[in-house]
Amino acid sequence: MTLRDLLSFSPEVAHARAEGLPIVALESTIITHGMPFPQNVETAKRVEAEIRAHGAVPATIAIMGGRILIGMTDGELDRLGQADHVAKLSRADLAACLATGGTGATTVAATMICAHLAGIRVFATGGIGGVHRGAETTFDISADLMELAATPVTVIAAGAKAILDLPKTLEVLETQGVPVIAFGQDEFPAFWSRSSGLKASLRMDDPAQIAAAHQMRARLGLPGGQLVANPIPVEAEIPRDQISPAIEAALAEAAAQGIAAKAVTPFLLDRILTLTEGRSLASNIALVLSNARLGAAIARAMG
Ligand code: PSU
Ligand code: MN
Repeated sequence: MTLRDLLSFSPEVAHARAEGLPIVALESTIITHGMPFPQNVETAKRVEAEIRAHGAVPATIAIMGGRILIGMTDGELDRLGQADHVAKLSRADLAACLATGGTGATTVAATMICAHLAGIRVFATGGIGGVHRGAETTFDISADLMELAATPVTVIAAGAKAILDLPKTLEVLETQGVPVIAFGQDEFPAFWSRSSGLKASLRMDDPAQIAAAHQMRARLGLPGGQLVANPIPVEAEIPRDQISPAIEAALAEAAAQGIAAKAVTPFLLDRILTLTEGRSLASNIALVLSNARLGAAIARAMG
């Protein structure tokens, strides 16, 4: 089976490729493990619509029936969003899932790999994985960070959640040579909060600068992508002191229950959602929409 046979383009994405239109990739783990049904599917469709409204074509990526879907129909989104026990696929899991004809949702790392195979350079999501708190004993560091160092895709996220150790996350990104570009401010944003108290290594205020930096990296022959950290819109922000109790409680529950490995991030996301009685979900949706708009602008600027 050739790569062509493995990639299954939706009609919309196939048309965009033929016409040379800007395309923005979207991940599917946020649908299966990041938000509850039905908001997950509603949000996935709204995010796609937002990208279209801003002059680009959305390509939601997932694995179904042993093929890499690049762009999904509404029916496929409905099925994935309601399915039970969908596998969460990172770099380590992708080939095995495809080889066995399986179905799975792609994380940031796996979505970057698939986007690159499909020639897509821009990918918008909510938050990336990072270095977990206590990593000095657990060694739990998301494969997303190493993927950013290896695969030439520009990823737009609202920073990383404070369930993670943000200073260590930034240190690993720096060590791995990943440009961390805060958009429109100096600080690295912390997902629900615009502020983290930490400075990003780079700041840009114009999507065209971000596109130019991506292209320059390719010209230099440097592998890897860029992380664009787009602060949550002011009106959707949850101040740090209000979200912190939910984060601390979720972390304590995870430790008490011995949650480990791939289960950690989904467990924490689910608990925080419940503990904030849905307030975190409304903010999460607002920031993904905002990242989709910025992703469309960067994809348009790539030309
Ligand atoms: N962080 C979020 N929302 C998410 C995820 C992370 O705020 O949905 C998902 C993404 O798919 C990310 C993955 O790539 O979790 C990271 O998982 P892990 O920490 O196991 O690498
Ligand atoms: Mn992990």
